[in-house]
Amino acid sequence: MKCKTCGQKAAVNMKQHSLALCKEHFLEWMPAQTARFIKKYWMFGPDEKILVAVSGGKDSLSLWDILWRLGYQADGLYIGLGIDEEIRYSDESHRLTEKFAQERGLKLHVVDIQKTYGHTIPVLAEKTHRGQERPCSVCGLVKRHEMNRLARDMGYDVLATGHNLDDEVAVLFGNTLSWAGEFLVRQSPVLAESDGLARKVKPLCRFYEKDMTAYALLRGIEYIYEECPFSVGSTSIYYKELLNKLENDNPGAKTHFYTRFLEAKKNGLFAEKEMERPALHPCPRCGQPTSGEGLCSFCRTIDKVSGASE
Ligand code: Q46
Ligand code: ZN
Ligand code: ZN
Repeated sequence: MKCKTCGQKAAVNMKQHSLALCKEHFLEWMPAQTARFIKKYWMFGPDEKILVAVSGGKDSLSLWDILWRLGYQADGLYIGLGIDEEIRYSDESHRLTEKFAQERGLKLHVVDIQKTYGHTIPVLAEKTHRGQERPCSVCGLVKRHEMNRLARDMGYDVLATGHNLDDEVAVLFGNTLSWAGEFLVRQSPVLAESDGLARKVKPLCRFYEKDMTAYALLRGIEYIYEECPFSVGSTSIYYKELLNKLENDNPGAKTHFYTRFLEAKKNGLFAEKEMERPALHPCPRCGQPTSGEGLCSFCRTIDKVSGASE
């Protein structure tokens, strides 16, 4: 297989685009494509301040690397979850994130959930009885709350996450299977800012996971290879496997599923659903928007743990 640009030996073969590239041209192509998607989906402009949520994994570190190479003002945010039981997942991902930032002279903000709220994520989940199988629902709630709080408090214009196309199609597939309209309507490369909520963007949403791995390896980015131990056996991993089988037989199937969904949405597929959005109110304690009366679910979770609402 030869590079389409220079004819040298190809390092990466992207069947979905009928495109093979050598290392040098692949490493040029990725930021160029990212810049194209940032413009296409109106994610942010050249003068906006970006906060990149980094987990120490290949996607978020590669995203930060790409934004840095493109010349954006992008700082990092690492959230220490305290998941260090079976493997030192949080410790190791924190170490690699710090190393990445130092090597490039980038600014990294670190929040430790245990130091801030008194407990690690697994303990918060256990205490609130929300983590019978895995602590993911509490973890997601806390991460969303902290990312939004810090982006707003520190004056960032936009919060960027490293979701790739495989992540997006797995979510889309799950929501389509159950026709979860309220979730489908919100799935997008960009979620505009609204009262109390930072703008959220996913600049890697059009890249396959395997190409993100190739990017991280070819750039020499040291990232945590292990997945979070609680992701083992999750539905999203099962959906990713199913979608990869489909992709194997039909190169481009994952891209089509996602881009046609975005087109259908743009053409008004969920127009009615968009009108039904519940009114949001600021939480009386933390000020973040919530659909119910009273405290938001993050503040209620923290109260439950501290015994305030027992
Ligand atoms: S939600 Fe669940 Fe992830 Fe949190 S506990 Fe691990 S797998 S890190 S994306
Ligand atoms: Zn080449
Ligand atoms: Zn609150």
